[in-house]
Parts: sequence; structure tokens; C-alpha cells
Amino acid sequence: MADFETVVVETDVLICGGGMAACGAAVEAAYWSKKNGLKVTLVDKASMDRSGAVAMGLSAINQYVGLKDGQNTMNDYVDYVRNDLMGITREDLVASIARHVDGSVHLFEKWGLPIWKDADGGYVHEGRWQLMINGESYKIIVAEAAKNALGVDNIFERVFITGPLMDGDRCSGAVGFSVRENKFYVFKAKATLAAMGGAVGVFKPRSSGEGAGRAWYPPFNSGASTYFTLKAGAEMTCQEVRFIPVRFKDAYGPVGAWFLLFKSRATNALDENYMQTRAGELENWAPYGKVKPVPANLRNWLMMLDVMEGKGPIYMRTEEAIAKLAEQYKDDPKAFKKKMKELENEAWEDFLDMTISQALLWASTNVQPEESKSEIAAAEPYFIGSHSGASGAWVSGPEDIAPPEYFWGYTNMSTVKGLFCAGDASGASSHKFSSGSHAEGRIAGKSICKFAAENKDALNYDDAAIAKMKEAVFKPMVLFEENCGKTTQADVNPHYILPKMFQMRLQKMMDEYAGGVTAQFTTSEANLNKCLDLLALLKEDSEKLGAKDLHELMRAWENTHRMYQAEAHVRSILFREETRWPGYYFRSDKPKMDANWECFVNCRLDPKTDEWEMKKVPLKKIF
Ligand code: SFD
Ligand code: AMP
Repeated sequence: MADFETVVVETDVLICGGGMAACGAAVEAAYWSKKNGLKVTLVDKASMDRSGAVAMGLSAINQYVGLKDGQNTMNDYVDYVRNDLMGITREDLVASIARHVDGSVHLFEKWGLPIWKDADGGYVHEGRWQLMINGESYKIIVAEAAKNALGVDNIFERVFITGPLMDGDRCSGAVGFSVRENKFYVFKAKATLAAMGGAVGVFKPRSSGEGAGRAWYPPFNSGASTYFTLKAGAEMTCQEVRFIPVRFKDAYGPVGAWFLLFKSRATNALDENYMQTRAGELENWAPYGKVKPVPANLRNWLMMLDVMEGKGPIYMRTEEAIAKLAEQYKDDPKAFKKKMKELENEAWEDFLDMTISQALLWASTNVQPEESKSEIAAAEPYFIGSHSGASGAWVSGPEDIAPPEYFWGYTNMSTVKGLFCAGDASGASSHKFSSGSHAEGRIAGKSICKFAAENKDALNYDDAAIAKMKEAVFKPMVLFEENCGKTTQADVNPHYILPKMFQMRLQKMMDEYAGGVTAQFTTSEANLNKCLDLLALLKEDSEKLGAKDLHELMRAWENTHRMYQAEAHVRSILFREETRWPGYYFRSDKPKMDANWECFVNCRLDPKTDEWEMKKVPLKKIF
């Protein structure tokens, strides 16, 4: 691509991504870099103000421990996360985020984020760990602080990172391309943070045609973190631990506020509450079936059992919950009317703050939450280590908490020297959400500066290898340009496959064979092996991805990234010979939880041979 300029940026610390974890890392790294004379650079594929999962805003901060107020302890949070993940969690990482997360929340408030207050000036909790916010502008506020800390000259927006640069077994930066200009970027760095979110669109979504592109998590988080870490040769963990959120059907409105703040029930078409009628099923998943709150996947599972028996649709009983909350005012018509208005406002704001399309769907289908119940459903699988899933890189824990097996020098560094991960990109430390991802970013931001300061030696860059990378990055555009005239319709061509078609193929095989919506989240060894066969063919065809312009080039690379996430997932489910997270996925041939699998499943791709290594890693209890 002779007419694509190559831009080389030399820096010490490179932050890939501009979301919650990246913004946390930026704020902290800006501080520690000054002390150490380091340059910090951030690259986001989009515009930081509205990039990533918090783009639309949020209506709650889902992790606040309240350590100072003595509301909870760090141990309480570790217990909560361990139980919710059916025993599989890195307690050192969870504890470290828990002890720092309140600091991030207090910073958000200082920067201007409105957090709901009660009559005494205390935070209004949605649930034990969650705070209510007016969060439409949450991301803008957090991004502004990051931009101020780093300085806009050190930030590259609308630059898509395709993969890592390596100097032997050390990560030495990243390469990518501008999605607006004809530019290839080479970022040379002493240390790199992968904070490019999770992966959406690996499985076929429920939405089709008219709603394609609508998903719960942002479709622009497309597996870049996983691809980056895999291609660097880093060890990954919990790649089988996908997340299936239950959401208001078709527009993916959140349920947390309804269950926790409004104390709503969910019932089936027969008015039965599956949490009660199916309580006996929880015994089969002891000890985790017996904890409070019931783990998210088991809540899903009880609901799915109803659906599989034909007892759906499932409804959130919004009308019932609102009536109950207003009941105590019913003898005073004026107070009753005021309370009803307040509840109605809160119900709509919950969506308007973070899932605007759900408010639009309610409005366009004449749903009034105070009058009618509203359908909920299990969504398609997502890869998101920061919420209730756990997939991500296997990173070093903090020196003061981590056992020796989980500590290798720098907190949040992956098993590859110089490559750090945080937020959705780091695994086995679920339930960090927006605030915990920011806090983990801050932890990583400090640690990465320490690494960069202590590892200043010059790195080697192979110009010929970089030129080859450039060629590979733009190959889809070249293929398209050379061949698009060979058919009358550019989207059907024997010489290339366009990203849209490629993505549909990926989503179909994952949906049908790896336990997507169509397969009722059920899979088995035979299905997974079939999926691997199809993935191998898809991988061959990925060499033939075509792209008509820069935007489609981004789509092409997004889908290559997704394909690697898919393979890591399928191989990990296959390797773990049990069902541990029914409600996320069910292995019909291994339908029970097995104590022999009370361990992590880690995997690694050898970047040179493209061979996968799978292994069991012992689980260390600390608290
Ligand atoms: O409850 C590249 N989340 C919620 N968290 C909360 O605290 N409260 C809530 O109310 C939450 N809810 C919720 C949430 C998310 C969504 C989508 C909805 C509702 C509808 C979860 C949090 O948002 C989430 O945990 C964090 O944002 C995770 O942080 P991080 O940093 O790991 O990911 P990110 O913020 O999405 O940022 C990713 C960044 O990477 C960029 N990027 N950059 C360069 N090159 C590439 N190839 C890239 N690929 C991606 C992105 O642009 C972005 O900047 S509730 O309903 O669940
Ligand atoms: P959600 O909107 O489903 O993402 O939920 C927001 C937060 O509330 C997350 O921390 C969830 O784990 C938690 N949550 C949602 N529903 C329930 C429930 N029924 N019981 C306990 N916690 C819940």
C-alpha cells in the first residue's frame, strides 16, 4: 500500500483502548510517569468521550464496597465474587480491586458525576454493592479526566489496533491503522497495556434484520484484547466463562434496578416465580446453589428451565413492583400521585441513562411500566471479564496478597514481559464493572510505569517484519480492489469474503454448535468438535477477507479478532469436562459439576505455530 503513510510513534507506556480501564490507567500513569520521566500514549479506535461499554452512559455503579463507611469488608466482596463464579476466581485480584474501587468512585463524584443521595446525604444503594447515578454523561466525565491528565497530544483517537509488536518474547508495542485517514501506525513502547474491552458478536445475536447491531454490550468491543494477548503468546484464563445477561427482551434494558431497587419479581406465563418453584434445583449445584444472592448463572438457569418446558414468556413484574412501592401512600391521594410519578420517572431514567433504545421500545410498543408487565429473556453469550463472566488474560497479582504462584513481578502484567491487561482484558476477576475496571486500570497504570522505568533498555524493531505487518493489515483492501470488478455484484465474489458474510458464518457455527440461543445454550463434545472443524475452515478463509474502504477494513479485523476469541472459548469448554455454570452454558454430555474441575482452565496459543496448549491451574484460596 504505497499511498498509505507509515507513522511511527515512540513512547514508553502505550495504553491500547480508551474505555474505563484505559481511562483509569491514564490518570494513574500520568502521575507516575512524571516521577519517572516517561512518555505515555493512549490509542482508541473511537472517540474517548463515547467509546466502549459506557458510551451510552450507565444508571448504576455496580461496584462500591463502602470500606470507609464500614458497610462491607474486602473479604465480603471476595466471598460474593467467589460464590457468584461457582468457586472459580482469583481472590488476590478481586481483593485488590475491592480495596481500591471506592477511590475511583470518589474521583468520579469529584469530577462531576451525580450520585444519588438519600435524605442524610448518603449514597443511595441499588443493592448491597451498587450505587444509583444520573449517569448519561458518565463516560464523558471519566474521559475528560483521562484526557486532562495525559494531554491531548498523547492521545490517538480513531486508530484501530490490529495486533502486538514483539521483540522476541517481550511485547514492544502495537500496530494499527487510522479508520479515517490512509495511515498505518507503529507504536514502539517499553510497556503496553491491553484494555480494549471484551467481545461482542461472536455468537449470533437474538436481534436480526431490523435490529441487527443492537446488542447488550457494545458491538464495537470485538475481541481485540483477546487477539492481542493471544498473538503476543500470553496465557489466557477462564475462556469458557462467557456471560449471558438476562435483559428486557429485544432492546436489552438492564434488570438490576428492577430486581434490587424496585424489588420486582420475574414470573412465567403461568404467574409462577421460577426462583421459588424451582428452588429445589439449586441443591444440585451445592454449595454454590445455596448461597445468597443466588449466583447469576443459576438465576438464569432456573428461568431457562421454565422456558425449555414451554412456560415462557418470562416477565418482569414492573406493574406489581411499582404498586407495592407506592402502597404505603395510598391513603393520601396527593402523596400517592407524587410517589407514582417519582417511580415512573426512575423506571424510565434507568433506561434513558444507559440503554436508550429500551425506552424507545417501551414507548413504541405502548408499554407503561406502572400498568403492564414487560418481557425479559436470556441474551446471547458475551465475553466480558469485568461483569459476571471471567474471560481474560492470566495476570500477575499484587505482591502483598498474591500467593507465589500468582505473582511474577508486576501487578497486572500478563505472562508476556511488558504486556499488561486490565478491565475486560484481564481474567478471573469478575464483578469489577465500570468502577472496578477503572480501579484496576489505575492499579495497572502504576505498575506499568514501574515496569517501564525499570526496563528502559533499547528494544529491537525489525523493519522488514513491520513492513510485512503493514501488508497484512491492508490486504483486505488490496484483495477487494483487485477483484471487485470480476463479478457484477461486489458483495458476491469468489476471490474474497466480505466481513458481514464472514461474521454471519462465525455467528452461525457458534450459535448452533457452541451453545448459543438457538441451541438453548447447550453443547457437547461432538458439537464442539464440529465447531472446531468449521472454525478451521473459517480461519483459512480469513486470509481472503475483503474490504472496500477503511471502515470495512475495521470490520474485517474486528471479525478476525472475534474468530480467535471463538476458538479460545470452544477449546476451553471442550477441555473442562463438566458443567459448572449452567445458565451460561450446559454440556449435555457432562451435565454435572465435578470437584476435579475446581480449578482454572488456562490456554495459550503459540504465535509461531498457531498450536493451542490447554492446562488446569490450581485454585488458591486466600481468604
Ligand atoms: O448493570 C479499541 N456495565 C456496567 N457497569 C456498572 O458499573 N454499572 C452498570 O450499570 C453496568 N451495566 C452495563 C455495563 C455495560 C453495558 C454495555 C451496559 C450496561 C449496557 C459494565 C461496564 O461498562 C464495563 O464493566 C466496563 O466498561 C469495562 O471496562 P473496559 O475498559 O474493560 O472496557 P470498555 O469501557 O468497553 O473500553 C474498551 C475500549 O477499547 C476500545 N477498543 N481501541 C483500539 N483498538 C481496538 N482494536 C479496540 N477495540 C476496542 C474501545 O473503543 C473502548 O475505548 S449493567 O446493565 O450490566
Ligand atoms: P444487571 O442489571 O443484571 O447487570 O445487574 C446489576 C447488578 O445487580 C449486578 O451486580 C448484578 O449481579 C446484580 N443483580 C441483578 N439482579 C440480581 C438479583 N436478582 N439478585 C442479586 N443481584 C442481582
